[in-house]
Amino acid sequence: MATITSPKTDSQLMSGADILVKSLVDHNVEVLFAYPGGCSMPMHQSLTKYGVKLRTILPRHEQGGAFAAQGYARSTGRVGVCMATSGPGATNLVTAIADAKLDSIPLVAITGQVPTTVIGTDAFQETPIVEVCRGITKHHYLVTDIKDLPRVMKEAFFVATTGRPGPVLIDMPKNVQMQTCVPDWDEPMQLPGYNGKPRLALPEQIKQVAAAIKLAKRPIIYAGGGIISGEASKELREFIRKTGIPTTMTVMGLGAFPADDPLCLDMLGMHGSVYANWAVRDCDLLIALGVRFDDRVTGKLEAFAKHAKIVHIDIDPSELNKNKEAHIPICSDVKYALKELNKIVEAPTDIAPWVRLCQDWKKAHPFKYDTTFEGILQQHAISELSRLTQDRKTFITVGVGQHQMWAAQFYKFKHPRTWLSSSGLGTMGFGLPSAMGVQAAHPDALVVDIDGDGSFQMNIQEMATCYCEKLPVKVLLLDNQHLGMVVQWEDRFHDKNRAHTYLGPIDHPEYSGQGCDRYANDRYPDFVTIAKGYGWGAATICDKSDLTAGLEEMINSDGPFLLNVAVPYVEHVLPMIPGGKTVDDMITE
Ligand SMILES: Cc1ncc(C[n+]2csc(CCOP(=O)(O)OP(=O)(O)O)c2C)c(N)n1
Ligand SMILES: [Mg+2]
Repeated sequence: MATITSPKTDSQLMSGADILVKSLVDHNVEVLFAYPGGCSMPMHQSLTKYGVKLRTILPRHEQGGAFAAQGYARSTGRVGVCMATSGPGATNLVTAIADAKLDSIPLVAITGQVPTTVIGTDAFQETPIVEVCRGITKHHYLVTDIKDLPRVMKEAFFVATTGRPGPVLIDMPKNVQMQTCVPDWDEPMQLPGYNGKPRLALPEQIKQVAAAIKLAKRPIIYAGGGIISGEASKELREFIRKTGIPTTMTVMGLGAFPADDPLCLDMLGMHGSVYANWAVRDCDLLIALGVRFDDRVTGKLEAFAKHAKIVHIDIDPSELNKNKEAHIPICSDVKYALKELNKIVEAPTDIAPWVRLCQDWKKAHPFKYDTTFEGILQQHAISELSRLTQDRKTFITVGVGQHQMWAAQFYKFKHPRTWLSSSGLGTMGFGLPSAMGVQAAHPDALVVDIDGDGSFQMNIQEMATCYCEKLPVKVLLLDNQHLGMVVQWEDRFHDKNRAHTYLGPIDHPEYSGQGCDRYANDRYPDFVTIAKGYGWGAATICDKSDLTAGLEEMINSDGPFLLNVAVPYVEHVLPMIPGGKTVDDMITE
């Protein structure tokens, strides 16, 4: 690999492209995912000069690159970086940028742009990407003066990582990449109105929360993604140990508190556990930590935690009282608030009967599936993967759909940042590329994408990246031949009318809902042949008796491996609280 050939000293003239790439190196970026084109070529040329320090991975689609950057960011807590050319390259990043915004993921997305001299003329491959992304970035730049670049890079990393993390876009016109100047690396940041310093809970507020806890008879902790991004899992665990309060997590929060702890009530919300949702229904104190009262959690807002006093701690003031009014709203870094609380908090006086009630509910209404089913059920495959991988460093990514919710229900997460799910945006196609990014960040870990056949095909081309870049990702493909989650809604709310939810040829009976069996008769496409074409190891299993051996073969394979599991399409994710409804409308059968 080439070593750094330029610049040698800071007083040298540097091109815009070199300044940008050197800034990445100076911000300790180890890997970026970049797909070249006319308007980003100068930056790619610069990247080759820094090959030793900064690995550039070529995805096979810019969306794959941006989700891989997210996988890197979500699993490490550091900034993920992706790059694309102007026009179609840039617009291919849009979904992943929106995704990062909704899940508060620190991402720096760099796009090439047409030269400043032709911006606004509908030049070849021109899109106003800053305008397109205005509402889905935390901040964005169109760099028109090379002298601004060192400052812009500094600001981008600062904004992406401080406060509530999020995506920052830097649009780089080609002529700015090619211009030269002597960069002023010390140019101070200019971010009026944003100092990046997290607000901190006041001592009075901490006392108020401790007092509310002391008085509570039926308290519940509702913990979310803020615990993960705020690196507050340790403090949360101490808080729970000190107070003995049962705890439920959002999809984004899984891993914040270990699933095998007796006080863990698992996930709440639309497909959350019966016991978590009942506990929120009946609690008298809801301690909401790093959450945003998302509609998939609350259902009908007025009915959510309606008997409870609500404490809401979040770093983003705009989340407080946004969806649900809190009695004690606290704008604070959640790690700090928990640390301060842990200094003074005492266990509530008499919550033993409440804790027992929650635990009895948990025993009586666990997540369940038909263990006598003759084939392999999705839930069974995930439980078995969970069992086989509990003692090794494992990361799980998912697509979006039934398989995602079953993974959230049946995989037992113990550590933060080991579960990666496109949660707020719910983007199909997230699983494979994000796994790729995780593997790039953690070469020795086992990284498994639990995917659906629909979602997997949205970024299937990244199999090539995994193979060519030596990223031995595993895919557990729960192949039900359908857009299962939509099928479930058709079954429940549309009289089983199939409306474009079968993934096989249109002359198959399943296309119109006439399939007679629990399984689709034919299987399409042939995922094993596809995988082999990409250089992957692959196998299909249908029989229950082959499940454990199949999973072991996947886990133990040295290279990337796809395990295609034939599963039925008539299985429903339960429990389910239909959108906008209340816990009393929960469907359990
Ligand atoms: C990009 C995108 N398009 C459409 C949807 C709507 N949608 C949500 S789940 C789902 C079905 C997913 O099917 P699959 O990946 O096979 O998972 P399954 O539900 O079958 O487990 C669809 C179409 C989405 N979430 N994302
Ligand atoms: Mg499917």
